[in-house]
Amino acid sequence: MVVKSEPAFEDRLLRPVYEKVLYNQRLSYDDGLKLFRSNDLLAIGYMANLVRERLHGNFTYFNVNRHINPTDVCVASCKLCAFGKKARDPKAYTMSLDQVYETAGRGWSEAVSEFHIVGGLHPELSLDWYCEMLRGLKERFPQVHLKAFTMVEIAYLAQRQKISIRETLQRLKDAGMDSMPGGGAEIFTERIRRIICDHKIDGGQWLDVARQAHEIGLKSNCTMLYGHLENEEDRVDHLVKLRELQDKTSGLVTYIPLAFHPDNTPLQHIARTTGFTDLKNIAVSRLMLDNIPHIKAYWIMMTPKIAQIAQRFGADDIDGTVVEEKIYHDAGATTSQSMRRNELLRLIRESGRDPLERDTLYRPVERTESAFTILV
Ligand code: V47
Repeated sequence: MVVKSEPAFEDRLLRPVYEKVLYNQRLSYDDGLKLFRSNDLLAIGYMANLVRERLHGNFTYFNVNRHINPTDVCVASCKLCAFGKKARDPKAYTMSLDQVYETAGRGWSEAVSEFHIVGGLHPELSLDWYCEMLRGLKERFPQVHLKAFTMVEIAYLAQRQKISIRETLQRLKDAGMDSMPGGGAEIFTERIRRIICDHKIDGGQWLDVARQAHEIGLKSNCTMLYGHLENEEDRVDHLVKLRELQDKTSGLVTYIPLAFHPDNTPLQHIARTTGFTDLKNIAVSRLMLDNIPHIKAYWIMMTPKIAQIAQRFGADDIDGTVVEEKIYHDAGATTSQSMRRNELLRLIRESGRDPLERDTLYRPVERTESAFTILV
C-alpha cells in the first residue's frame, strides 16, 4: 500500500489553501492575503513548486537577449525611478537611430534572439521615429524578436500624436513590434501609485492598453513592483487584476515580480527587500496567477543566487543574457549587467533543472556557435 505523505505545514491556516492547490482550484483574494501574511515560506514554496512542475516539469527557460534603452529622457518624475532624466540634465542621453543599430549589433557575438527595448517618455521623439527604429532593426536583424515599449510609453505616444491607443499599437506592430514587455504596471492601487509614480497612467489605463494590445494580436508580459509602500492587500489586488485581464484576453505570457531598488531615488530611505520577501513574491504569484503560463525570476533584480533558488519556489524562467541593463543599475543594483549563456546554463543545472533556451514566445531555440534556429 502506498502511503501518501502529507507535508508538515507550520502555518495551519495554509491547509485549506493546500487542498485547493491539490485539486487545481482557483485561489481567492483571501487565500492570497493568507499567503502573503504567512511566514511559512517552505509550505508556500512547496505548493508553488507543485504547480510549477505540473505546468513545466523540470524545465527552466532562459533566452539570449539584449536590452536597448534608446533614451533616458523622461517627462515623468517618478519617485521609484533612478533612470529617467530631464532633457536639460547634462547626464541625459538620447541615441540617434544609427546609435540604436550600433548598440543592437554589439550583442551579436552570442546571436541574440530578442531585443528588449524600453525608454523614458521623451517629449520630442515622434511615433514615426519609433516606427523607423523598429523597421531599421528588422532590416538589420530580421531574426530577432522585438519586445518593445511598456503600456506607459504607448499611452504617452498616443497622447502626443493625438491618435487612439489602438492606432498607436497597430502602427508600431506594422513597423515590427512583435510583443511587449511587462514594465510600468508598478502597483495598481491608486493610493500608492500616486506617490511612487504620480505622472504615469493609472492602473486601469495600464490594464486597458494591455487589453487593446492583446486584442490586436500582440502578446505581452506583466509585472508588479513590490517592496516600497505597498501592503499585502495592494499586492493581492494587483495579482487579481492581472488574473482578471488574462481571463478576458489570454495575452499575458510571463509575470515578473520586481523588487524595488531604492538607491538614487527620492525613496532611498526605504530598505531593500530581502531574499525571503523575494522568494515569497515568486511563490505567491505562481499560486495566484493560475492562468499566466510563466513566472520569471529576473536574475538582474533578485541576484543570480536568489533567482536560482526561485526555480524551486515557483519560477520557471530566469530571463536571459540581458547585456547592458540600465534601469536597475542606475538604482544601485550590484549584479553584473550581463551574463554569458554558459553561466545561465550552470545556474540552472545546479538547481537540478533542465535548461531550455526559448525565444520570447517560448518556442524552443536550437543553437550553434554563432546562429540559432527557432523550432516551431
Ligand atoms: O517598469 C524602475 C521597474 C521596470 C526601479 O517583460 C524599478 O520580460 C526597481 O519591466 N527599482 C522595468 N524597479 C523592468 C521591466 C522588465 C524587466 C525584465 C524583464 C521584463 C519583461 C520587464 O523596472 C519598470 C519599473 O517597474 N523599476 N525603477 C527601481 N528603482
